[in-house]
Order: sequence, then C-alpha cells, then structure tokens
Amino acid sequence: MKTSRSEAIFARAQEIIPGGVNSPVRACRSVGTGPLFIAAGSAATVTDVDGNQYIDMIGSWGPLILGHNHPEIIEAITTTMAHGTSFGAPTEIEVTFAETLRAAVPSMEMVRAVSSGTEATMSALRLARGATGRAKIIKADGGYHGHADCLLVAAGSGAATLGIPGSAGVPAGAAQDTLVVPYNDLAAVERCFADHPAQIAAIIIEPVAGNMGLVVPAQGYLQGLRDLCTKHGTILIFDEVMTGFRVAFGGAQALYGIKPDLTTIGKIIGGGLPAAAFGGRADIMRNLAPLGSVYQAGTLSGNPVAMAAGVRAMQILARPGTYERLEVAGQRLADGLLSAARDAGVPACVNRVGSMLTLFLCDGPVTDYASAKLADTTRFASFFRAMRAAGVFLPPSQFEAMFVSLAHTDQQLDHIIAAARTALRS
Ligand code: HOZ
Repeated sequence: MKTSRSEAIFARAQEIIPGGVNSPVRACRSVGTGPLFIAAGSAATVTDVDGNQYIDMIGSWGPLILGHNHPEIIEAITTTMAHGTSFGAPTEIEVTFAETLRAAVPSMEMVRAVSSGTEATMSALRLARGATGRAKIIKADGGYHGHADCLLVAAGSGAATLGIPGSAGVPAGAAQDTLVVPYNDLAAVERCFADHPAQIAAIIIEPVAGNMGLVVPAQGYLQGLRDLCTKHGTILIFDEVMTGFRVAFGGAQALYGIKPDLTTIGKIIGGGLPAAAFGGRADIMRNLAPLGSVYQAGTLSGNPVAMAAGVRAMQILARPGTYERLEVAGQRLADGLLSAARDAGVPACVNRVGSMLTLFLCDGPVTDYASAKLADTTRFASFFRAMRAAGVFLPPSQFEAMFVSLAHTDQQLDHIIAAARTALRS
C-alpha cells in the first residue's frame, strides 16, 4: 500500500504544526506509525491522499453515525450557509436545535450551545461550582472530559495513550480540587463524600466510559452515583459527548433510566460540524449569564450552519428502526472480532454498548482503567498496522472506542472481521 503522499504531507506538517497534527491521538505514535492524510469520505469509507480506500471505524471519533457525506446533512449545510455562515447574533435555528435536543433528552430542560465537548464540560463544571458554591469535583481515573485544566487529572484518551496522566502546564491550584476515583467503584465515591463533607460541587462521569477504551457501567453504578449526589446536594453531570444519540436516541441516560442534573453532549449533535451543548435542570441553568452570575460565552456558539447540520442529524436518527439497526451491526462486529481473536489464540475481550465498542487484547473483564491497562498495547499496535494495511481504519489506540455507523454494510463488517482474523494470527 503506497502512502508516500501522506508521508510527504506529514513531513511538511511537522515543520509547522506541533507533532504534525491538530489533536495528538491522530499522530498514531502509540501504534508505531504515522498518520494518513484523508482526502475524502463517503458513507462508511475514507480515501487517503494516495488514493487508498479504508473502511472507517473512527467516524470522526463518533459524530458520523450517519456515515460520511450524508446527502440530507449536506443539503442542510448548503441551504443554511447560502444565507450566511455566522452572525454573532441569535438565529432561529439555535432555538430549534435546543428544542430538538430537549425533546430527545428531557433532562436537558434548558440548553446552551457551544462549539466543542471541551467547552461543554468546562462550562458545566463552572456552572456546577457557581450554583453550589463548592469547589471540589469527582471524576473517574481514565475518564476523559476534554482538556480543561481541572479535568486533565488522571485523564484517558490521548493523555492515557501518551502516558501522561496529567499535563504540564496545569497549575497545582487548578487540579487540587479534582478528586479521582476508579470507574465502577461506588465505595470510593462514598469515601470522597465522607472525607470532604459539603465540599463536592459535582461528579462528572461518562455513563459509558469511552476514553479508556469502552467500559460498561456496572449494574447499579449510575443509580448509586445518582443517589449519592441527591443525598449530598452534589450535581450529577453525565458527560454524553460520546454516548449522546449513540447508545440510544436519548443517550445513556435513556438507556439506563438515570436522570442527571446536567448533561454535556457533542459530536453527533453537530452532524459532523463543530457543535456541542450543555444543559439540565432549569434552576441550575438559570445561574448562567445573562440571567445569573456564572459567565460563559462564545463567538461561534450556536453557529447556524452547525445547528442546521445537528438538527437534521437528530431528525434522521429519530426515524424508526435506527437504533435496532445499530445494535444488530454492533453485535455482528463484536461477535466476529471476539471469535477471530479466540480462533487465533489471542487473549481478548470486547466491551460494547450498541454501536460503540473496544476490542481489548487481554482476557478481561475490563471494568475500569486499571483493568484496561492490562491489555497488550504492543500487540494492539501491530494489530492496528495490519488492519490498516488490510483497508480498515481503526482508532489508533487501545484506549479508544470504534464506532459503527448506519452506513456500514454487513459486507464491510465481515471484511473487518476477516481482516482481524488474519491480523491477529500474524
Ligand atoms: N479526543 C478524541 C479521542 N477520544 C480524539 C479527537 C481527535 O483527534 O480528533
């Protein structure tokens, strides 16, 4: 497979962009190779600048649940942008966006749009702290909620991949109020409340963890968090940036029947353009400026083109049968990958919720970050490279999730399974 054009562009990129990429995981360092530069995407495939086509299991890290270049999304974007691309003044589509979101996720009684998941989580935490007058927050070890200072503590995703569980440049003061607990460990959360009475503003949690690889919440875990937050007057924030409209139309909170106080959401709700949002209980949301004293703002917040793409994506996903199809496709891929690993004699387990999943190269079970780290990352790196050579574009890290879209065909999923069978044998 010729990749000389990607390599040449990467050489140029490294001269001008740190590491040659605008987001670290894309550099593919942990899998011992360089990035491919993508020229185009169509349905479930991407084509690189050398003309190689791949089945895409990244889907822009989740947003592209409808596949690339979906005609209805493109139509919504082009129709909207014909009237202008940004005004820095309100537009009606922002209201429609908030109404559409609330109809799907009723706990989001009031909504504010932002441009990225990082902004959503950062803003939700400031709001929680402002509303409670408390400073401390709880997050999970290996949980990733974007790159705000107070959240880059024991963080997953790229921070995990690169082996820097914190980050240089985060002042001790910004991190000192972040308490870290193992995922799925309610007793550890109880200890935090006992050690810091009436000081904890919020728990922020991925209701299905997706950035230490995928980790499923244990039976009763989310309800336990809900009960503890209610008991202690602490705000429960579900970070549904990945799981919103992914694991169910109403997100993980609909799937598991738990109502958080605040939700952060992104990716799918932008229809492939940069949009995210946070929202929740109206009494909490009314603390935001201009109504209240918690400041939060953004020039491109509620950008009409992104809002239009997001509204259309949510409308398409509301059609009957969507999540049943995603479940069947996710199950097909998970079963196939697991049997490929078993046949190859490679220790493996698959964690999956709907159309997001991780193949961990270890016996498992993987229930938290400590058990995720038992996976064989060296073997994962060679697996990744062999899969890419076989035309499959996987997330370039053991500690990420792959995403099945509505555009993936059974033949494509079977191609991935067959490729894995060969890759895991070598
Ligand atoms: N934070 C993303 C992985 N969970 C990576 C985003 C990107 O590189 O585009």
